[in-house]
Formats: sequence, C-alpha cells, structure tokens
Amino acid sequence: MYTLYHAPYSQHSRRIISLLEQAGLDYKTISVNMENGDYLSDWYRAINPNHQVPTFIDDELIIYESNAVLRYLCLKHDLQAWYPHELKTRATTEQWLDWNQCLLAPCVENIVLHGVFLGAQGDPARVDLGHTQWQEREAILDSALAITPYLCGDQPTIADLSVASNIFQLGIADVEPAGSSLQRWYDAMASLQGFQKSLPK
Ligand SMILES: N[C@@H](CCC(=O)N[C@@H](CS)C(=O)NCC(=O)O)C(=O)O
Repeated sequence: MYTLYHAPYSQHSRRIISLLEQAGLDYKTISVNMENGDYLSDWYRAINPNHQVPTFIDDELIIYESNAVLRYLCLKHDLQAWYPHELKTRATTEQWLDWNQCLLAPCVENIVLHGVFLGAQGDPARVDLGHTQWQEREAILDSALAITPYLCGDQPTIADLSVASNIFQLGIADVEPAGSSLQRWYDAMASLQGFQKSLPK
C-alpha cells in the first residue's frame, strides 16, 4: 500500500489522490498540519527536505514533486489512458504538466496563498500580480480547450488532473473560470469521482 503525506488544502496533494482514486489503487494518507508548522518539523524534513506536501512513499522509494508522482504511478501501473504513449499526445501531456508547474502554480500561489491563506501577512502586490497572470493564463487554457475537449485530446490525462487541482484552488479565492471552454472542461473534471474524493471535507 502506498503512503501519501498530504494536506487537504494542498492542490499538489489532491491531484495525486485524484489519480489514486481514478485508478483504484490502494493507499493511506497521513495529514501534515500546515497551520501548526508540522511541515517544518525535523521529523517531516527528514522525509521531505523541501518541507512541502505532498510526499509519496512506495516501500523504500520516497518521491516529492506531485507531477513526478503522477508520472510514476502511470508508468508503474501502465495507466496509458492517463499518460498516453503516443508520442505527440505524450509531448502535449508533458507540456501541460510543466506549464501547470511553471506558469499556473505561481499565479495560484500569488492569488490564494497571499490573498487568503496568509491573511494579514499576505502581500497585496503578489495578489495583484496573480490576477494579472491569471487573465493571460486563463485565456491560454480556454483557447486550448476550445480545440479539444481535454487538454491533450478526447480523454482526460494526468495533465488535466494536475491543472484541475489548481482551478479548484483558485475557487478558494472566489476566482472561477470565465471562459466557456474552460468552464465546460472544469465541469467535466469536477464530475470525476477521483477529483471529488480529493476535495477537502
Ligand atoms: N512543486 C511541488 C510544490 C509543493 C508545494 O508547494 N506544496 C505546498 C502546499 S500546496 C507546501 O507544502 N508549502 C510549504 C512550503 O513550501 O514550505 C509539488 O508539485 O509537489
């Protein structure tokens, strides 16, 4: 059985739960308390020196970086629908996985971490920057999803799970998708049982 150190309000953790659930894989979760600083404790840093959730454990193997975990699970369990083998579809999947980490994640951090979770400690300039970034990045997602039903074609992949976890996170700051294609896609993602199981209770 896999072990996932996670936090319910961590979008990076939830994308892994989505895949574990969709694939019907056996796992247990250990909640890391972000409010009381458990993630900075010596015991947790010994597991993950980046002091971040998620951390995924498969026997002696410890993996951090959520998208690396998604790729690992797909390869280990031959989840080809979630991580297509066909070269061009694979390249598109990799593109959106990386886009999510490099471009959408900082925007979400600016809006949600600084605008909501950090409360009075949040930096309003970061929130403004996040909204400017979101305007551009939302349009990029909406345009892509006007061409294909999901980011990489006709079926959802781990790139969709990864991006969808960030779109849910934006909702915590009352930022909802406005583009019609993005909305249609997000409704489809939100109807997946794995996505629903990943949401904070
Ligand atoms: N690139 C990492 C990011 C993980 C991440 O930023 N986790 C946040 C919670 S969503 C965290 O643990 N932050 C605490 C910290 O950075 O010290 C991944 O994809 O797993």
